[in-house]
Amino acid sequence: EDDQQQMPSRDFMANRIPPVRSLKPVGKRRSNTINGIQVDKNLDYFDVVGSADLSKLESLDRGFDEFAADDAKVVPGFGENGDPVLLKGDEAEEATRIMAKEAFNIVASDKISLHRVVPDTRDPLCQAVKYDEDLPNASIIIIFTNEAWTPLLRTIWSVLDKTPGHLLKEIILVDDFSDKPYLKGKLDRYIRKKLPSKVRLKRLSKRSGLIRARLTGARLATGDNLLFLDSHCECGDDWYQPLAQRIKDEPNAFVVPIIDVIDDKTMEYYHGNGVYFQIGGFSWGGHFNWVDIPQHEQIRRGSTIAPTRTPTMAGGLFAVNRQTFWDFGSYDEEMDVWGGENLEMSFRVWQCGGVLETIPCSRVGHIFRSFHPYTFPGNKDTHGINTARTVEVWMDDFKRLFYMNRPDLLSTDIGDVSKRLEFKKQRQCKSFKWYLDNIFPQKFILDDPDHSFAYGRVRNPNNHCLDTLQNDEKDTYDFGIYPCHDYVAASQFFSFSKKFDIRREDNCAEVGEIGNDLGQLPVHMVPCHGKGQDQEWIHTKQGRLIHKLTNKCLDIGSGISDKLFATDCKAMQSQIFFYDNYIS
Ligand code: LR7
Ligand code: MN
Repeated sequence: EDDQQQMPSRDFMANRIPPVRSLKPVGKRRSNTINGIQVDKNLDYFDVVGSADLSKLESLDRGFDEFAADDAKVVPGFGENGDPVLLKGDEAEEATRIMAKEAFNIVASDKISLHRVVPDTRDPLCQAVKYDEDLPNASIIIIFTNEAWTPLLRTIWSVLDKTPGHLLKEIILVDDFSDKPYLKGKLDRYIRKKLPSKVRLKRLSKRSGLIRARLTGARLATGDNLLFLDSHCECGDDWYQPLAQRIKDEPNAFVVPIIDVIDDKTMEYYHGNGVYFQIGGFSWGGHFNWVDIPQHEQIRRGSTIAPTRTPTMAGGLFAVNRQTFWDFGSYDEEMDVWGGENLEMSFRVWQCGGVLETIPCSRVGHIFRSFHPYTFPGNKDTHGINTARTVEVWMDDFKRLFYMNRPDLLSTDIGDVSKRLEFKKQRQCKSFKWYLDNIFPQKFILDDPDHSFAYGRVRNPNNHCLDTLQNDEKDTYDFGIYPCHDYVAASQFFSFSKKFDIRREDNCAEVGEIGNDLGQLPVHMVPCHGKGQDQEWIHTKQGRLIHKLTNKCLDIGSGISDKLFATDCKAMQSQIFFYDNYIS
């Protein structure tokens, strides 16, 4: 892992470089307070100050460049314009091995220039937009724990390369207690020798999790705006100006770029037509997801490149005026490691009078990984616990829909949320009902009289219930039947919607076209399209569920297997279903 260890000569040199902490700090001590929070503006607070006197170091290392070996790995042209890097033979095998540990293809990343050109993925209309000369500047906060070397450096360089110098106040790196050797001395030396003095590094003395790491960065920041990035990003052309312009025009705005996808296997930077993008939603199970821009918002925003309201944000990439960040309650400091803080901040911003928007002319790529290449101390489900903290503070009675998905969390210790509730009260933040009605009216509420005629378990007289059969998180799946639970569980919770769908949160029952010899047609759960047609059902007083287009009845057959199908309607118990609750 640490190539210092493979090269004795480099080790020899490294030992002769004075330890970082013994260098004299520069800058004067100066601190102030924002909302009772100590904000340390003092440069000597940082563990590494890029502007430190290098002459001492250089005379010691006599021209030896410990970074030359990294430079030599780069293959000119690889990955340029965002093209995929395709490896063959031994290298491909090595890459697969490394991916299983690091969650992305570091062999490919190492072959790509730290300054590669990525495609301009913006809406073509963006090119003509003019921004103010005097935009607010930014402190860019990049947090990381055990990040891979080239993705981290490429993130830093792409900020330096793509942000106008006068708008970049500083880059604050926060190392959340990494233990990879290359992130210690080698990174210190890279910052001193290769990066401009506005890049600074703060090391945390214990593993703090991404929420507290970001708070540390925010406390050290001195720029007009705070801008947070994950440690594996690449910025697009003119990415900062549209964010800064919007914050200048609307000081209570929390703004996010469109997040482009960088492939974890090939480092390909994907691009679409520039115009289509999605905004943030959430599932009642407490997960962030992507949703289409509803028609009312397309009309309100007026243009495809205007700020677009988003109910939630993904979490990792956003900008906000520094004072606004603190005024709006920064973060829940008691959230650990990873997960949940993104929905918490989203609900809070909207409910407390701010706006959360996607700014279409700002684009940043992010490497999406399929697992976390770092530890979760104590093996806690931090996403679940952090989300339970979120729903306790922000969701009012709607938290029932979360706990229906996560009954386990009702008996889990989630700590004390009284400080957050106190903040909510003091700021007189609005209710979750207000948020749903005004910011996310298209969000389906399974047990709401405006959305459903009936809800709950869908029970057949022989005590079998419709059941997702553990496919809850999937988009499209075959569902079926299972003995009814005697408690409320998300897997057996369905609505009969006002659009006549047999519906779960975002999935609706649809009848397949190709049946068997007995004329039985399969029934699938697929994303709801809300247009009736093949998803429309008739629910009779006698308990039938008749698929309108085919005129076939939902049937559990013998009830012995978990299969469910639609077939010719007959007077049979296997075709009788009642919901637990009928609203109207
Ligand atoms: O303990 C930790 N300490 C850290 O410093 C855990 C993580 N981190 C760092 C980590 O090195 C990385 O830079 O925090 C950053 C985010 O961690 P990731 O990259 O593992 O998270 P993610 O990209 O899988 O998850 C998304 O949701 C998270 C919820 O807690 C965070 O908000 C992430 O920032 C967020 N990422 C994005 O929004 C990018 C777009 C992804 C989407 C959708
Ligand atoms: Mn990430």
